[in-house]
Amino acid sequence: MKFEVLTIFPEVIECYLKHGVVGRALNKGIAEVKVYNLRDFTTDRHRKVDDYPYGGGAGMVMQIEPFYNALRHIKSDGIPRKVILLSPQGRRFSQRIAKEFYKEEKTLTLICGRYEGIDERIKAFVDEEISIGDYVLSGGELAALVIIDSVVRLIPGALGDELSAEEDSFMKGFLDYPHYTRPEEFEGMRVPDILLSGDHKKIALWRKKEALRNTLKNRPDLLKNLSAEDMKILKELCSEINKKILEGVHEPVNN
Ligand code: 4FV
Repeated sequence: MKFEVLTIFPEVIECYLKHGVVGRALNKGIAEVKVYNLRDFTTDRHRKVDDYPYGGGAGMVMQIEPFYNALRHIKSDGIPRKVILLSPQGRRFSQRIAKEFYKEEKTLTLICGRYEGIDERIKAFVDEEISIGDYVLSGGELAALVIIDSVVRLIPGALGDELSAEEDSFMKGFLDYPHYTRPEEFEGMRVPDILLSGDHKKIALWRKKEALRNTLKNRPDLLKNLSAEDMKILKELCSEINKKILEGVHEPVNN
């Protein structure tokens, strides 16, 4: 899987690519990230990439030419790619879209804005606009890294054992179950006995139940098209919670 990043801060991207899962995947050669410094595609001796906004107003706007020159250079190899502009106006990114990008196996060319944004005419050269969330960042670099990280995790061999990508939150459509490791007891808080039982069938059932409990509590909106087995577990969970509520030992689920 190949990624290309257009940015005026290449070091911000390169720094992150040296570490963790993404760093290992790049070393293994199962993913590749090419970072382009936009200033290398300017034509003036000050390597200017921004200018005052037409119509006035605060801040600066990024000029179209450096992006146009960079994309023309990059696209000259004729490889099929998807050009993505990171911006708050884009389609809201999610695990489903990460899977979509992975399955498409197209090179992802990620355009990172800075300042107030990029001249609107950039959209004539963009296939898709993506937002990582309803907040305003100082640049698109963090959003580009979010996409690279979440897509690289889906590449077979990127994560230690195969299973874990499938195990990730949202991969199954709901939140993750609680994780514990040594020590067995900390500040009076004990690891649930079931996890020390060695009974993997019971442990799997407990994990599914706790994942549904977390989802019911924090993201009930995700509890749709559940399997019959999951629905059965969720029903048991709800009756348990209601029973506790009626006994006054459980605060109502605030949904
Ligand atoms: C953003 C987001 C984001 C807007 C102006 C960069 C900033 C500045 N990108 N999801 N939210 N971008 O806030 O993707 O140029």
